[in-house]
Amino acid sequence: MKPDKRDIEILVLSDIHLGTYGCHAKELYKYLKSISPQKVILNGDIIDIWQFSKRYWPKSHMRVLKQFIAWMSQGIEVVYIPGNHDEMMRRFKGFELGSFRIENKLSLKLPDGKAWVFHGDVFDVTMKYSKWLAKAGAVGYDSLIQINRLVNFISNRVFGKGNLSLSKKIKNSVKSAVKFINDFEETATGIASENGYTYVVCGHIHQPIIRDYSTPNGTVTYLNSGDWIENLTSLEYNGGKWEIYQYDINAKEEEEVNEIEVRSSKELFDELVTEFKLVV
Ligand SMILES: [Mn+2]
Repeated sequence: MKPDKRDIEILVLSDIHLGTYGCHAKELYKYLKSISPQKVILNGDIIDIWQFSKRYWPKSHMRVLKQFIAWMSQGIEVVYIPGNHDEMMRRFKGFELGSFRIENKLSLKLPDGKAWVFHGDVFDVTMKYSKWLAKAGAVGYDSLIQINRLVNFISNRVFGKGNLSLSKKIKNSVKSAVKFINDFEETATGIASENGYTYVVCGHIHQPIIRDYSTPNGTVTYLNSGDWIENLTSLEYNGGKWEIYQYDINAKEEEEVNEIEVRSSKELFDELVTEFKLVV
């Protein structure tokens, strides 16, 4: 590793939304080039496949993906946890290639307890029931995904309303936003606590935070890695401590021509496969 790069034991990134206009890929790339992580967790909504039909794919977005692939080629562990915007990746859970793998959720053993890492969209439709689900302790994460899918299926097919989304609710009003964020955090910590976790690490709601919750089973710390649309944040774990990294948005950027490549998802896929072949 180059000595000028900052060492990080575990890096958690989520909600990058590559392929959308809002994504700050250039800033993210600059950040990625400045660090040297031992383990990388991509916690959902990394490539926005929902938006992909809009065919917005600047070079800076490809550079971010290539950096992840470069890390894999160096043997750095990279775990991809799909979110709701890249949900089709969920069917590949269990996929492994060198130091890269795809999982729905991750359980990390840290010196002071276990950390449970998942994107968090399962709570969008299960939140109302989550308190007793958490209490019952009988319903696991995978069941929550099934419930979420069923409810979205009914919402789509029967009522034609599209997927239920927490983020839309959040944008509606500040008052309800606070309530939903609190509900989200309480739901996550409640279920984590029931399952013996010390940390619960989510993304999805684009609200970077580290907050301790008292539960009947002791303190559970809720962490959210934020996003690369508005907050430009990540979670870094080092020497037994979690911290939120915040990109300095006011840092002067050199003007750069933002070359946009119009390409189909097949072309993109082919290019990534080629990159992969170089790695393996
Ligand atoms: Mn999401």
